[in-house]
Formats: sequence, C-alpha cells, structure tokens
Amino acid sequence: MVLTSWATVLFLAFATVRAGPVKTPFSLNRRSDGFPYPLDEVDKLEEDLLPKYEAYLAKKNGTHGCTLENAARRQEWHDMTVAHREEYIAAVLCLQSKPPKADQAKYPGVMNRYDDFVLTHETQAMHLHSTPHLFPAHRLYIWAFEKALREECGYTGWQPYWNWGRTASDPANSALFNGNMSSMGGNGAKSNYAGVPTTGFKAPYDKIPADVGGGCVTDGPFKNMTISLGPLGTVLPDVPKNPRADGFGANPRCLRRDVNKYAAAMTTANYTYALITEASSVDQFQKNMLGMPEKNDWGVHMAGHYTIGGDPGGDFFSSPGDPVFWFHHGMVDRIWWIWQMQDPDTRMNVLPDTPPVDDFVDLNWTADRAQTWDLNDSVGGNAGAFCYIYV
Ligand SMILES: *[C@@H]1O[C@H](CO)[C@@H](O)[C@H](O)[C@H]1NC(C)=O
Ligand SMILES: *[C@@H]1O[C@H](CO)[C@@H](O)[C@H](O)[C@H]1NC(C)=O
Ligand SMILES: *[C@@H]1O[C@H](CO)[C@@H](O)[C@H](O)[C@H]1NC(C)=O
Ligand SMILES: *[C@@H]1O[C@H](CO)[C@@H](O)[C@H](O)[C@H]1NC(C)=O
Ligand SMILES: *[C@@H]1O[C@H](CO)[C@@H](O)[C@H](O)[C@H]1NC(C)=O
Ligand SMILES: *[C@@H]1O[C@H](CO)[C@@H](O)[C@H](O)[C@H]1NC(C)=O
Ligand SMILES: [Cu+2]
Repeated sequence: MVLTSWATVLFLAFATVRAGPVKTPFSLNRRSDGFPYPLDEVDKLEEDLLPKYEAYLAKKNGTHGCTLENAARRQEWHDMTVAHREEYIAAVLCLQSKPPKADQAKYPGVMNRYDDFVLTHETQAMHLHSTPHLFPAHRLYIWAFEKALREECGYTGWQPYWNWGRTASDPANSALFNGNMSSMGGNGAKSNYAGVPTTGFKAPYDKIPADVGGGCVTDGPFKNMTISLGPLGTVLPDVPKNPRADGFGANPRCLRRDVNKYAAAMTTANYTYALITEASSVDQFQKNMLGMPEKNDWGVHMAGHYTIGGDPGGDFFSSPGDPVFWFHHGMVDRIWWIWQMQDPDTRMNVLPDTPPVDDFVDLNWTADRAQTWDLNDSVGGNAGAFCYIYV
C-alpha cells in the first residue's frame, strides 16, 4: 500500500513529533472546574514543588518502577464525586463486617477486620508514636488500611485525605461531617462533654473548649457502628471504662464525636503553610506539628484530632476507631511529603531522631514488617509497594 495523501503524510509527521523524547512536565491536573474549593496556599505550594521532586526522582537510580505518572492519586474528600465517596464508605462498612485476623480469645474487644487496625494502634501505641516512627509508621499504617479496603473489600479508589483548612470555618456542615449518607457521619448529640485540657499551654489555650456535640453520632453511614476496643486514655465522662486495664476487652458502645470549631480554627491553611515552610529540619517540623505553646498554636496534628474529638476519636490509643482518623493522618502524611519536596535531596532521606539502620515497623495483623528507612519516600518506598501521591 502506498501512502500518498497529504493528510496521511502530515499525520505521520505529527505522530513522530508527538512520540519524540520531549517530556511535558508532570501536572497534578487534580481538580476540574466546578469543585467547591479553590486551591489554597498549601495546594499551590505542592504544585510549585512538583518539578523539583520530579527532577529528584529522575536522578534516583529507579524507584521500583513508580513514577509520578503511574502513582496512585489520593484525593481530598471534597474533590471526590459523591458516587466515589459512597464507594469508599461502603468499603469501610465492608471491612467492619469481615472477621478479624487477631485472636479473639486473646483480644475479646476485636469484633471485625476493621478492629484489627484499631488493635494494632493500641498494642503498638508507644512504638508508633515514638519520635522516629510517627511519620513513617503512620505512612505504612494508612497504606495498609487502603490496601485492605481494596483487596479485601473491592474498593477501586485510594484513601481520601482531609484538607483541614477547607472545613475549618464550619466543620460540622462540611461534606465530611454533615451527617448525610455520603458523608463520614455527623456530629455527636449534645452531651455533658467539657472539652479537653491541652497540657503545656497557657490560658485560654490550656483547653480545647467543648463545642455542641460529644454524644453519640445519630446520622450518616456510621450511626450504627459499634466501637468495642478501648478507651485507654481519658475521653468523655459518660464513656464506659474498658473491662480490661489493657483496653483490649469488649466495650460495645456508640461512636461519639464533638465536631469542634475551636480546634478547627487552628487548622486553617495559613497554619499548615507556616508549618511546612518554617521548619528546616525534620525534627523541628515534627515538633512544630505537634504543638507550639510559645505561639499559642496547638499544632495541626492535635487540632485535627480534636476537630473530631469524642470517643474513640479523642483517645490517643484507639483513635483509629473513628473512620475519619484515616483522612486526618492522610493529611499529616501529605504535608510531610510537601515539606520533603522543598528539598528532596536531603529531606527524602531523613527521619526524626535518626533511627538505627536496621530499625523496623511491625504492624502485626495489618501489614508486613517494613524497614523504617524504606518508608521515607511515598514514591517507590517500602520496596516499591508505596506508589502514591496526594492530589
Ligand atoms: C542502578 O540499578 C541497577 C539495577 O537495579 C543496578 O544494577 C546498578 O548497580 C545501580 N547503579 C547504581 C549507581 O546504584
Ligand atoms: C451530602 O452532602 C454533600 C455536600 O453538601 C452533597 O454533595 C451530597 O450530594 C449529599 N449526599 C446525599 C446522599 O444527600
Ligand atoms: C441502623 O440500624 C437500623 C436498625 O437495624 C436500620 O434500620 C438502619 O437502616 C441502620 N442504619 C444505618 C445507617 O446503618
Ligand atoms: C492564620 O490566620 C488567622 C486568621 O487571620 C490568624 O488569627 C492566625 O494567627 C494565623 N496563623 C498563622 C500561623 O499565621
Ligand atoms: C530513605 O533514607 C535513607 C537514608 O538516607 C536512604 O538510604 C533511602 O534510600 C531512603 N528511602 C527511600 C525509599 O527513599
Ligand atoms: C507485634 O509485633 C511486635 C514487633 O515485631 C512483636 O514483638 C509482637 O510480638 C507482635 N505481636 C503479635 C501479637 O503478633
Ligand atoms: Cu497514631
């Protein structure tokens, strides 16, 4: 066959040019017009830093085949379609209906597969939250949860995250907490909750005041959810104590929340932006995230946890029992990544308090043991099992 038409010749010439080695810069292309929230200063910083990160990845001798283009894209809840949000919710409910892997004779509070994750957070609380592990172990933990949703419950998307700043002015009325069937459940009913003390802060910041909730969540997809493990720490006055001192006993009760605008006020984008741009070492970054009494800043980590509050959301040990936990720690993971991207050559290769080279994280029933020093990069880390970005 002889190709003669001009159209064919032009097409072939064009195709050759398009297939050439010139690579267009990676773009997040994350939101189409019509989504309710404009990009904030943190979103913009993230976009501006991507070329730097891309150059770093290009210099690395391979990332186990993971690239920005083929990485999974974790989305912000409000950027997901309603159908996609409902698919996520269905997968979480599915996990709550599957049998656990942990031995129920040893851990009677474990009712289902979801509880395996809560149990891991309780049994390993000190390890997971020690200085070197907070970031890498939670990175692994969220990834393992996402993997369970996909592999055990057929979820086709990725773990959503919660950009706190978007909901900070009125969290209870956001698409995350408004209580309809495509939200993560509503606020708790009114209760005698008195707020939580914030040790180390001067009045009036020595306490997160109670908002209007604190009681049982009465609407949305998790209104029938049974919380069983914990609590181990102090939460709300009317929450029954766990029958066992280790918190592993069965303590069936409702999901309680105090969706809290006072805590949320310290999660606006300017707080997150300052946190990401002002700390030059990873130790300082983590420290600032956990609270700066000298600046009357509770830190976005604590402020985000207490925007949910209640039980088990307000319990240090069993907080993952509130399904919004994963969204909150997703955002923590995201801003660690954005902090890293400002100087990838050094920041992708450091962890707080420099753990020993053979250090590992073992999440027992929920993930394979991983080398701590292989969890510092979400693109290609964990022997290539990590391959995701936040969009
Ligand atoms: C790059 O990776 C290849 C294949 O994994 C390996 O054989 C080679 O030694 C690596 N080179 C360097 C400089 O690390
Ligand atoms: C729940 O609220 C969000 C935000 O207003 C809305 O986009 C969504 O369609 C609602 N879902 C249902 C099931 O009403
Ligand atoms: C909660 O349980 C009641 C009673 O079994 C049931 O009618 C209702 O549909 C359930 N609601 C949800 C959101 O699961
Ligand atoms: C963020 O903005 C609020 C409201 O303007 C302000 O009160 C707060 O001090 C700012 N925080 C930081 C860290 O800049
Ligand atoms: C994490 O940092 C260590 C130590 O600097 C480095 O050897 C390793 O390659 C990094 N891991 C990833 C996944 O980038
Ligand atoms: C969980 O992992 C830790 C660390 O490897 C280990 O010491 C512990 O025995 C494990 N617990 C269970 C119940 O498997
Ligand atoms: Cu934790």
